[in-house]
Amino acid sequence: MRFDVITLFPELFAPLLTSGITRRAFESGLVDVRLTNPRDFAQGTYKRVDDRPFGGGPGMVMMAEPLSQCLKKINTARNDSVPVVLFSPIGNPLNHAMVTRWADSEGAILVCGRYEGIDQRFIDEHVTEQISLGDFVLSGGEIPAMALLDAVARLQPGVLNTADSYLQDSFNPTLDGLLDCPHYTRPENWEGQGVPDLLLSGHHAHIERWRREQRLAITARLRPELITQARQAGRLSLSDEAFLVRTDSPIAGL
Ligand code: 9D3
Repeated sequence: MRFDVITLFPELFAPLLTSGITRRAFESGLVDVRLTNPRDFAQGTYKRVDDRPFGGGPGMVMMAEPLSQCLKKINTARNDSVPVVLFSPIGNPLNHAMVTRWADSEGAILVCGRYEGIDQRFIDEHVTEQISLGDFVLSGGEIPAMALLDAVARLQPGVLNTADSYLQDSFNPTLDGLLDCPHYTRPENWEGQGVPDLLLSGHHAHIERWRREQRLAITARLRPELITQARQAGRLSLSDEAFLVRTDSPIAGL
């Protein structure tokens, strides 16, 4: 798949594309990321890409023309037609269902806004979908675009070292949509804190049951609506339900 990113700050993407477990997905071209800077398509001595808002008010607005020149260049380079996604505070909050759809797609053109926003006429003419990272204010769409690319890359076959560990992710609706259980590693005693005995017992079935119960208890306490959703989707077993009615269950680490 190929993602074309339109951004005034292409250098921000270098660490994403060259670090960590997802690096191979990007470097092999399995997730082919191409960066295009609207500045390269701006006119005049000052290569302006932003201007003051009609009607007045604070801040600057990204001009439509350099962005549409980027699209024109990208669309002649790609021989397919893909959605144009704008990262914007008014977009739909990114979630796992959206990530799995993009992970299965031919890619997209990702537009990263800066300043107060983008000329609405560009959005009306070209943008097919708007995505937000959540209800807090960032300086631009680059970090949300990188969040989507990272989430998509780690779902590609062969990217995670444990072949199917993504199947265990919380929010994976094909599994059970429960939060994760606590994790421990060496040393066995760290600053006077031990590790739950069961994890050292070697009883695999007991360990799996303990982890399931931790997940149920943590989810019930922190995200009770996810328990309701799991129940309505038939993802809770009779023994899960029996565990949930026991109110005295301890939760490791909480
Ligand atoms: C009250 C006016 N502000 C809206 C919250 C103006 C504004 C501030 C910051 C408009 C854009 C931005 C830059 N942010 C993004 O481009 C952005 C974003 C975000 O700020 N939060 C969560 N997700 C996203 S996706 C793109």
